[in-house]
Amino acid sequence: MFRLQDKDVLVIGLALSGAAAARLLVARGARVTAMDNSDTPALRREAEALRELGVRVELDLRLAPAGQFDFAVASPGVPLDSLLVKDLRQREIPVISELELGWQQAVCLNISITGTNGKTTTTELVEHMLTHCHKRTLAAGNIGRPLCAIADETKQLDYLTIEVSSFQLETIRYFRPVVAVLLNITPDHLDRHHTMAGYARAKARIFENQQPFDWAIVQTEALAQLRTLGVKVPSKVITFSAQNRRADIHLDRSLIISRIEGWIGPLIDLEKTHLRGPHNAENVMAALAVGRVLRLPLEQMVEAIASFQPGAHRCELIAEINGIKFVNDSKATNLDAVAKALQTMPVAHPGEPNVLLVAGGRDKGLDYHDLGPLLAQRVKHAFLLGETREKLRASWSLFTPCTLVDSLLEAVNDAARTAAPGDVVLLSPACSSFDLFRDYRHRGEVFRQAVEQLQRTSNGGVAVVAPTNGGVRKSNLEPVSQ
Ligand code: UMA
Repeated sequence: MFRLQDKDVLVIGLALSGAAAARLLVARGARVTAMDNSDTPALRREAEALRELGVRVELDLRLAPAGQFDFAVASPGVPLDSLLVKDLRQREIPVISELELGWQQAVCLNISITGTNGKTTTTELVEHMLTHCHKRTLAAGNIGRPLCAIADETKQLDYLTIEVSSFQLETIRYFRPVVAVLLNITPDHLDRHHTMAGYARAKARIFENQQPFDWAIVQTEALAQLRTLGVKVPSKVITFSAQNRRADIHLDRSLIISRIEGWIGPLIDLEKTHLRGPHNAENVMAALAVGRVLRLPLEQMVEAIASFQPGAHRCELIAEINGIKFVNDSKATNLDAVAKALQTMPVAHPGEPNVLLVAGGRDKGLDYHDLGPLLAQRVKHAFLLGETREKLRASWSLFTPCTLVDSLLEAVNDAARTAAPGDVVLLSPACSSFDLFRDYRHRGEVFRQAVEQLQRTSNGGVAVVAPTNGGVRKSNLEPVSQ
């Protein structure tokens, strides 16, 4: 265990991660200064609570306070090219991520899952599978529960199941998963990492401290990307792919098949699960491979996967009103995720676009033209909101009619007016939510409320409403057969 007693530590950012880091540091006897570059009522409340614990708190501060710190803990949202971090590095103050600090203070093994898309689903799936197989685990990390907040609980656990983002990996030092999963790498967060190579290298750090006896579970295509960059994976590798039959675990129609020695043959039929689409097949492959290396019985893993219900905000059917489906995919914050959603939406008449797409938000530096051909094929009309709306219109209007809107409510109402029976109104934003909403969950809830309002005002609509608590959902959309 890394000792924190009497260390002078600076915590940067005071939302979920920073607040948890500050509390853990205080509990371990460190002298803590915490800072945030904003000043909001919520931050002031947090600042008050932390001051009562003896933390020195500074709000609305751009540069670190003077004085020497043993190290600084950065929240994931703090970019490394900020003046603040550059200044700390010039002052030779090491900067680590909240993930690194939480990991250093945790006392159980961890399974860590990263990738552009599917990390939350796979983390939930692995947590569900481990629990079903009587292993004690908790899902933490980017999923919304900072590691620092649960470091003390790790005494009671067999494994931590951690969702890990590229932001958190950028400032790890010794962080080491015994099982590291890389699901895929497609363009995302280029506003922060600038290049795909930079983004992929940040993701690859999940393997950096692994030992030869640890495990890396990697999508075949992602592994090829890492090899092109000269990244070496030091641990034992299991590959999986929905597209490549030479992977150790691959897809044959709806069957997931293993070629791993001692585990050869079909593992599970996806038709017997609530998960649809090749992207979900890969999430299941990764979870099965995790179970394999942890020696979980296949029969119990299959039971667990079959009973797993994917969470809210991922192609979640909210309601069907007068033959129009309303689908919340607020978690789709990059183009690959939107493409997967469009490919999964039901087709009304082959060859005719039937999706009313609601998109837009904060730009992540992506090239939105890339979605063009699929838009032309699937999208009848796009309703664009948020900071990126003009940029999206410039990229997409060649492929589908585009309308700019001022709010999500307006987008839902306009889309509903434009839709015909058999159409789908799909919120799949391709952008982050931070321009107009607290986070993607908040955006999804606002969409749900807009649909519910529409439902109340529509006469004689046949409604199938999913629960509003963001929990288990009633229905998943079936994939398009292509
Ligand atoms: N801040 C500064 N200086 C800066 C930047 C931000 O002081 O230069 C302050 C902000 O004013 C704010 C705080 O830092 O008060 C925000 O910190 P944060 O953005 O790291 O937010 P947290 O609440 O700590 O949430 C973070 C993750 N957020 C990001 O990575 C942007 C959450 O992932 C994660 O659930 C949480 O830690 C717990 O681990 C969200 C996310 O969007 C869901 N992740 C991205 C993704 O999944 O694509 C990576």
